[in-house]
Amino acid sequence: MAAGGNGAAGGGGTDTKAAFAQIYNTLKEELLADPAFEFTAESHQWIDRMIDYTVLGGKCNRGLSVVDSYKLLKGADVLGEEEMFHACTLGWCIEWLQAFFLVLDDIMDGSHTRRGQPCWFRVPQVGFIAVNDGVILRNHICRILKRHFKGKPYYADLVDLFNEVEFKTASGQLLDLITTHEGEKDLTKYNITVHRRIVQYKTAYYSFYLPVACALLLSGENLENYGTVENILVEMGTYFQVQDDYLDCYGDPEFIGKIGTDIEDYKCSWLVVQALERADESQKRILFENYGKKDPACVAKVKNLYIELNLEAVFQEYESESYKKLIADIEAQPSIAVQNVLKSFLHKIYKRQK
Ligand code: GPP
Ligand code: MG
Ligand code: MG
Repeated sequence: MAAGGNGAAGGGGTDTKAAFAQIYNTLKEELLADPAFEFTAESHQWIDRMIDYTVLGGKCNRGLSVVDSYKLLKGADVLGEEEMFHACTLGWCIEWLQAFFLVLDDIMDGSHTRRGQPCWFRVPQVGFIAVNDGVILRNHICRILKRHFKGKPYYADLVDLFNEVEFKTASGQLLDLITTHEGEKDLTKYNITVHRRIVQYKTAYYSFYLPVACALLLSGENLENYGTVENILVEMGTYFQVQDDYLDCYGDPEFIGKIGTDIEDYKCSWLVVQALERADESQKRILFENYGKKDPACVAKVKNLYIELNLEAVFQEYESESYKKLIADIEAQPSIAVQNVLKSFLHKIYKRQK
């Protein structure tokens, strides 16, 4: 994956999922009756279809994590109706943010499918209108926050949180894009520092930190007191993306639902970084000659080299070391409720196969 399009840590029992799905309808209806705009029949229909197409169809793991985390922070299995509505609404704001990112990312990456259907911009009659739809999706988040949270003591922090996370993600996207720039392909630029910087910004903040930060704000907490929690979640998001890079090459396409293209796309994947660290001169030559080429024979040569370098074992070692380090950091947290939130996240992704 590449991170973005796919599921991050998730959860949510059947009841939570049903309530969460129900609240989507309410939010959509409200947006389609927004008094700030006089909808024509055509624009109403366009937005209705566009939201269904771009926001739905994923696993909603990020959104559901707001509800799960909030429950754990409160130590409650069941939430009151209003609390549930607010937690689900923030969850949907993250799903809207994800839709906005993916609509634009698919244009930038020239992708063809997303969540098992053509990318929104590939739909006949959409094309570059998708750029404006991305802007509208992004504005929907502000409209939802204003309608349901204005007047809450944490409203300003909430708006600031979404802005900060969006900025970080767009900055990570920039790093991701300029690294694979045609004409500037240079494997000697790839190392673990470059990889970490890309995935931390592109994936970890919005997929891992944002759901928990939303739950903390709902609980009346001040995010300034949660710097180490942020660090742990960014670490977990980095580990999640390393798994993703691994699955891009070693996952079963039937099972993970997509065919990996990191080698062809010249991605700064964790695997190529590990290969570069371990390769001798002749193996490096194989990488330099074959990485980033569409030709399946070139891709096969890179994959053979990964086998020769035993990268599967390198990954397994990384996975268990990351887990141990994360558990130790989590257990150093003073609050048991916060420990539970973080452990629940970690256990949802540890040794995941998709
Ligand atoms: C997806 O990464 C990218 C994002 C979620 C961030 C996009 C940010 C913007 C400001 C548009 P990817 O391209 O590696 O993932 P996928 O394989 O799912 O397309
Ligand atoms: Mg992409
Ligand atoms: Mg991308």
